[in-house]
Amino acid sequence: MSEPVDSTEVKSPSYDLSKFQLKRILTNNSVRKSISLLGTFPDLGTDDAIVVFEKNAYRESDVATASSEESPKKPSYFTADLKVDTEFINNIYGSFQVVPTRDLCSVKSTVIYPATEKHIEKYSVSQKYLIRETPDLYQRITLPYLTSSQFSLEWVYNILEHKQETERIVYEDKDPKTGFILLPDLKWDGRNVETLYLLGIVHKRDIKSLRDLDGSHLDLLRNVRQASKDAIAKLYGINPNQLRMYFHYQPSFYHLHVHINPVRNDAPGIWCEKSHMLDTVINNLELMPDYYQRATLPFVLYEGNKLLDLYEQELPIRALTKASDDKEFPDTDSVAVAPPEGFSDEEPEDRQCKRIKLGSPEPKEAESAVQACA
Ligand code: M7G
Repeated sequence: MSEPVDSTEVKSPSYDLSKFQLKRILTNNSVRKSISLLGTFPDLGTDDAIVVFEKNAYRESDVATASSEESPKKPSYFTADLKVDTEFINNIYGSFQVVPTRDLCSVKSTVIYPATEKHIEKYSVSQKYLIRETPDLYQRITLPYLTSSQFSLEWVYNILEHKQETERIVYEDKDPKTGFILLPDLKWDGRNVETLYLLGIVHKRDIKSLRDLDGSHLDLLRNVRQASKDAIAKLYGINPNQLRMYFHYQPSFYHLHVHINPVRNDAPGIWCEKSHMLDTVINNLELMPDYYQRATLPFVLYEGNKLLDLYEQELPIRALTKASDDKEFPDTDSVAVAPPEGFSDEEPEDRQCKRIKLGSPEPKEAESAVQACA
């Protein structure tokens, strides 16, 4: 079992959100209905602050209707409080702007204060590039960079040491080797189980990311998988087979944690270029205990990230050079030797389907065929 923890509450900065002064908009995502803002809290000083607003997803109770004259028990759109502005009604079609009761107008807000340059970069819109990181590139470029420049893990240790977010803990296994804490992610509004987003943060402090995992961590990973499923089924009534559990590579925070959300909800950050399913990771380690020390792992870097400049010094990442990948990203130490990008005359047979389909006269058809056999 783990050492007894010092449960002294740590002090958090205090600010008045309504006094925020905008400097500029970092991102405005109309699909996610979120906006990230850079600014300051002038009464506190000149340090930068980031404020993120995100409209909440609908809960089924928000649209409940009462069968009788009575109002529904929980706040709902369909009450006398609903303010309706009619834009137009044309034949069978109606268009309105409605303002529901105040309880349904809340917006999830996240504040990072004081925000560092790295936070500003993370929340800004920019070009993205894929890096194929061989173990050698990891040792020579990524590892020294992340050791010298990474986000503070203070918030993680505050959770593990029961100094912050203690009342939000959903489940804890205190074993120092295989234990972890399960709790809501900062991104979850905590209200809507449809958009449930939990984090499983391991107690072990020497696993930075997926890259460090090996066969000796299998008990830990299996425990996180099973105990999280059990706890979530018990508390939220979600079928374990409806959960997506995955790691990010690269993560923002280099202390191993698993992201957990329902498969039916497209949570932020589930893209294939960033996520590695816990099931796959466990299976890879079962098949090959040093898989993640030998694998080439792709990951995304954003324009403005210093690591991108470090890679660029060695490889032409931003340049639009054709078929340079093989020379620049040697795959010799990867587990599965990836086929070269682009097409050459010496393609192996299994790539022929792309060439045949690309030769077809309909561009639309060709596109879908490439996707189908890619
Ligand atoms: P990541 O894969 O390291 O980074 O995940 P990214 O997904 O942000 O690129 C870290 C996860 O921790 C993210 O899903 C964050 O939303 C979450 N997170 C970050 N902070 C600072 C906190 C926090 O203070 N409390 C909690 N509960 N979650 C956090």
